[in-house]
Amino acid sequence: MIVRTAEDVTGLKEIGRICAAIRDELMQRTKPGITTKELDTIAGELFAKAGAMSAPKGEYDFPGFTCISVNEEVAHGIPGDRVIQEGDLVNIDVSGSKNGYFADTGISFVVGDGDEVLKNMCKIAKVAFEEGIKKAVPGAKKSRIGKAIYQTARKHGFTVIKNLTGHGIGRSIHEEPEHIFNYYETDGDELLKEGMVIAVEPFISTLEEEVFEKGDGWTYITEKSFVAQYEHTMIITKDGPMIITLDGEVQDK
Ligand code: M1C
Ligand code: CO
Ligand code: CO
Repeated sequence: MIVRTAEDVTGLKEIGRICAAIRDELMQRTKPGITTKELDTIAGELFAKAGAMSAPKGEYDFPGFTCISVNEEVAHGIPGDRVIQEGDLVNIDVSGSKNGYFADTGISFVVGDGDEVLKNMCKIAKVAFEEGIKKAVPGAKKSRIGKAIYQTARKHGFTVIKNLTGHGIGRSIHEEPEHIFNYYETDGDELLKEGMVIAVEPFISTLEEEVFEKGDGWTYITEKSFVAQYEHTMIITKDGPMIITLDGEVQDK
């Protein structure tokens, strides 16, 4: 969507804050011994308490309130009886809607003591995101975001998943502009506009550059790589992107 009114900004910020709070709560509760289903149940309760709706469930009939992906799972992991272990690489992706506005945010992290390469990869996903969104200014080509993300990944010895992308968002979970790539891709390139709402989500990989669907209709996996995602929803402004899915404290500053 393109933000046009103060109500648009307020509506987006409200659902942004809700999704951010659920993401942070789930991340904190991710400890060895808990199942992904238990984490997802907490998310369901928090969505209800906030008067908001899970986007995966509401828009796609996904079997969960959130997507929780562990180790070989990269994205759209279905919450279930998988028990979190020390050292697991976990991705929590929270997206939802309230009053017709949508937000989407995700983070990958290593549980407790774990592999240094994986921990570093999670950090680089955030750095790549930050480098990417520096290019998200009105009038810039959409492809500049992916170019910066890819360059950052390569500089640190990683690559990206090329068949998973960011997207426009706002009045639905996935809308125009389609495909904000995580590498330099000029196919379908377009200019970013003031007020445009986008979700940028780099997927940084140790090796492979493509995911495939596991066979359950949802989960994307790799064969022999680990992948870290980092995602926020933002409004493009003349002064740079305004991220609406940071935690409450940071956002209020
Ligand atoms: C690129 C894998 C996909 N929040 C999810 C997303 C998509 N990630 O937009 O970040 C969508 C969840 C809907 C099932
Ligand atoms: Co997204
Ligand atoms: Co997401």
